[in-house]
Amino acid sequence: MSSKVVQSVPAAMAEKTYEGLVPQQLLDIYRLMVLSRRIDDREILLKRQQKIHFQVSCAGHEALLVAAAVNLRAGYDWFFPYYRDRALCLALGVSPASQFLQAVGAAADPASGGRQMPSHWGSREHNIFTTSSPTGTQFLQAVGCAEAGRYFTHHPAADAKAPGDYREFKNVQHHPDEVTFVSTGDGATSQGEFWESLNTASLGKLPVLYVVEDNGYAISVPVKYQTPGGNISHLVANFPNFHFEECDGTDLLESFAAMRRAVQHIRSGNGPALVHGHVIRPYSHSLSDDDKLYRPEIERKQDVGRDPIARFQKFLIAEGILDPASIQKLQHEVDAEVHAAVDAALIAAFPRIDSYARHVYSEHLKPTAKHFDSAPAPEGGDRTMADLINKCLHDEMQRDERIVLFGEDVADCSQHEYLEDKKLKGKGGVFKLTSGLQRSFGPDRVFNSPLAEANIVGRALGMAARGLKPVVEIQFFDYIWPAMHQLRNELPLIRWRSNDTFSCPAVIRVAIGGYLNGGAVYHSQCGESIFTHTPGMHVVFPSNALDAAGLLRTAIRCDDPVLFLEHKRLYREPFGRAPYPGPEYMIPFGKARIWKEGKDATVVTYGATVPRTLQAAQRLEREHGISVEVLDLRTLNPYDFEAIADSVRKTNRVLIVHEDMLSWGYGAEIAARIGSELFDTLDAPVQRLAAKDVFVAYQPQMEDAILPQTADIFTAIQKLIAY
Ligand SMILES: Cc1ncc(C[n+]2csc(CCOP(=O)(O)OP(=O)(O)O)c2C)c(N)n1
Ligand SMILES: [Mg+2]
Repeated sequence: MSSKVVQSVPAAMAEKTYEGLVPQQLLDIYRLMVLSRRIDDREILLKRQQKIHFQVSCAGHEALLVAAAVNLRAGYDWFFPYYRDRALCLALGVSPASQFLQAVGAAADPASGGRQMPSHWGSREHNIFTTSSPTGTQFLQAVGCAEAGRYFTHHPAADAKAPGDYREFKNVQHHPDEVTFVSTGDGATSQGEFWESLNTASLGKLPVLYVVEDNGYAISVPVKYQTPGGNISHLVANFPNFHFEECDGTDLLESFAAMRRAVQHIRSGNGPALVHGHVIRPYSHSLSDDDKLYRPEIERKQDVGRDPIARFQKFLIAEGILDPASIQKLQHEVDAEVHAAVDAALIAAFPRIDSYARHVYSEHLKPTAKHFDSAPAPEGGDRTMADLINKCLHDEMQRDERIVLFGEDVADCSQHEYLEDKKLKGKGGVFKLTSGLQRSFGPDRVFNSPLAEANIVGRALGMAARGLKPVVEIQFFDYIWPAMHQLRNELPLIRWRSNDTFSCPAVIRVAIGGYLNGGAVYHSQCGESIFTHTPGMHVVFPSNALDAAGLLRTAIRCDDPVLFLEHKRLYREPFGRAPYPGPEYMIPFGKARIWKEGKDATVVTYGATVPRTLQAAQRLEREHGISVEVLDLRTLNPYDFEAIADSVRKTNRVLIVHEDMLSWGYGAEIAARIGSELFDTLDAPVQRLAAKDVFVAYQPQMEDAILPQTADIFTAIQKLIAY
């Protein structure tokens, strides 16, 4: 808690305690609550004067939040706050000055450098993780953060820095009795991720403190229309290992006592806790909302009587701790502090406009660098892509104790004792890619997640924020969508939105693609362009065993999130097998592979259409003497435009082939760029060949018609040459 003391208590009073708090502490708390409200009031004024551009208040939530903060430790515990949590952040030490810097969008805003709205918290110093606007994404991240703390406690050697990979840039701190705080409104408890997180926190007895700030409304929707029975405490009550508290969150001492019991439960290692505080929302949802439109006057008037600051002030006066003169003095001091903070913010420099381009990816460790280029040291006979991915995971886990691996069915056996008894062989993934890893590295490094994809990605994000390297698996690309919120709005954005304060370089391995004959709609999808359209995440799509091994190692060692797409059909294909390349083999991102040189036409492709293109090209050469250059992009973000340009300048004709659907697909971007930058070199329009604009059908002949086949590629090249 901020130690600023402005009032002093009469000596006679100093002895008495209230829930263990001495009068001086109560005064400090009161001051923080008043300060928080004053900042809100001042921001509202600034918004009306158009000096700031958004305002959301903490008003009515102050008592509950300061009560939480005084039971926790800034820079020791971890915090995943909600946008209402000004009073919490103030009490943890986030200065009013920094809050106004964010409100004006100043370069010196320590939370985001002018990139995020006010009340979107973030402070490395205080362990306050970067906050976003989506309601509900914070829960699973907090769970992952708590798991990481526990992991480091159990693996004390894992926190060491190591030069040359992402660990060089991660200062790991952890404490055996640390708590991860996560807060929410009543409305956001309706999000599925809230419940997914309760499952995992409960199952793992994780040290997470949930605080539900129940102000009775989610914008205009009353809680009884949102939560069955209108009370979240009743619904969560049966989760095992939890400690539950329900309190009047406008009553400081009641809230403080509830928080203290909850934190005690967690620090003693008994599991998570949830504190449900009933608060009020006197200032509407935000400045863009007017609650008179949907709340009757009588209800709003009732809230006025429950104002936490007025209540606490009345209590302190009754106890003789405050008197009208000291209240006035305190308010003047608070006003002066706010004034000075506003004055400084209003003259603060804005970010350089072109700085928007910074910190999308790591600027210290680029996976495109020479550092990630090493020669293979081949050993033994040819191995499949599945073998070499498994081997790469094994080698990297051996090398780096921070790597944890989880996903659906990835463990050898959830009941580890059966493995130890050697009674069972183990599962190790539905495609067996992670086979044997739990046996080698134990159940706290390789484990099954619940059947919930957001759970996998959200937790991975929270772990990566703490310096772990989660390498997680999404069983089928077709089922990646429940994790979409984390994959679009969170994981790739962490570094940028926090202005390089936080980063989450997790690796998401995904089994993708069709050509399975029977895979049908929900086991055959591609869709990579949806992710290449999201800045902040690298997308890799290898076509063969050697590339998969080299690129996966780069993905694991680099300091950015990577979506690693593994084509199911290529896992055990005779095409592209290779000997084990050794434990240091790496391929930099953004370097295409030329499978076949040629002079008449270029085909740009990747993934499972690589072997099909090669077959077509070889036949064209054999039967028609046409010389086709085949380029395999290997990584889709970044991608090697230089290699494309070099080839197109030589052949003057280009076809882009991919398995994913044609319209708005990955090839559209490449084609557009070739058209715009290489127009003068072209002897024919840029051509694209891809799947039809439908999902993949079950019946094999229909599947064949939908996906691009070797014969289609053959014909498309012939046409291109004939133009
Ligand atoms: C995923 C998502 N959906 C919708 C919104 C828009 N939105 C912002 S706040 C809010 C209501 C939140 O209510 P509650 O959780 O009760 O928090 P409160 O604002 O009342 O403190 C909504 C719908 C959002 N930010 N994120
Ligand atoms: Mg609410």
